[in-house]
Amino acid sequence: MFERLRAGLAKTRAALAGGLRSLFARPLDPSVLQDLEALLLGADFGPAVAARLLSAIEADRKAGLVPPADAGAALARLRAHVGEGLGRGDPAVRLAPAPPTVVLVCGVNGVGKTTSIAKLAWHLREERGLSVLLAACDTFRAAAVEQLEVWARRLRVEIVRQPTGADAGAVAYDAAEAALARKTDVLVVDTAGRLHTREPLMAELGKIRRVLSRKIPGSPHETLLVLDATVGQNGLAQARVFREAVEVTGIFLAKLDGTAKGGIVLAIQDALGIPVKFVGTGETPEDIAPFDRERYLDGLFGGG
Ligand SMILES: Nc1nc2c(ncn2[C@@H]2O[C@H](COP(=O)(O)OP(=O)(O)O)[C@@H](O)[C@H]2O)c(=O)[nH]1
Ligand SMILES: [Mg+2]
Repeated sequence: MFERLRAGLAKTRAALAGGLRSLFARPLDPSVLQDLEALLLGADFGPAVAARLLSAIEADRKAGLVPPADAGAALARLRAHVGEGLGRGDPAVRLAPAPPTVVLVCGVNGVGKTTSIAKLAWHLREERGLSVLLAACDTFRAAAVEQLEVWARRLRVEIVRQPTGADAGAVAYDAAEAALARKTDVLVVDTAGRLHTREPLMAELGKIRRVLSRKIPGSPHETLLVLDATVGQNGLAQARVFREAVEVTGIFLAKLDGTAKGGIVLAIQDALGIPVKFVGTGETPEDIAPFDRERYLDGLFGGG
């Protein structure tokens, strides 16, 4: 399953690895550092991380750790510095001491939220052997309930739903009750796609959270924010807004396969301290990879 992570980084690797190798074949002078910065920004590490990586490499050069025009050494140092910036946390969904575990999923419309929920359901069942129940709490957007239902049928997982327009809190209540009654391992809760400009929707997210925690103490055990990797740094702004409404415990980074912006993983970790737990690497339920530090580094720089 980690192989999918490497595959999802193919575009980033194509843009980054070759460029770095020819760059580091030159002696490390200011022009090389400038080009390095451009490459890092192109891969969406963001200005803050790029600046830090640049000074780390410059310090390595001064310390004699990167001999002139030794591309291999320079690349290895850069890889180590990127690795240092990543958390060492376990990407696996944190399970409750006793079922059901509740995973709340939020994110702006169009980022890939519903598809990512289908992937999570597939992963939890097929790769972790857990029973899954879906809660269709996106009662706001037309056809959102139906879209989730189509996935539920295809994946043969159960779903609790009410018609579009129903109170999302009521659906959450029903779903929590059903998960308790059926002794489901994991309840995955879809929510309406929100924009920071829509105050009431952010309030509703808080309400869903309260309903869940009252019904199942300690829940939600995970709150995953889905971000679209193709929008790069703009995802950081979305994450900041959601973090104010709910305690985000992890990022599901969708559409990594469609972009060369794989550096965003480190940018998110650096700016927000929120780990990327899963990445989406395509449009089918199997296209999900738990985040793994070494595979990520292999995926960026080649090797592995
Ligand atoms: N290539 C690719 N496409 C994705 C991925 N995740 C979602 N999509 C596509 O993004 C579009 C929007 O997804 P959807 O789940 O409906 O987004 P939502 O509005 O946030 O629920 C759909 O066409 C999905 O197939 C991914 O990891 N890779
Ligand atoms: Mg959706």
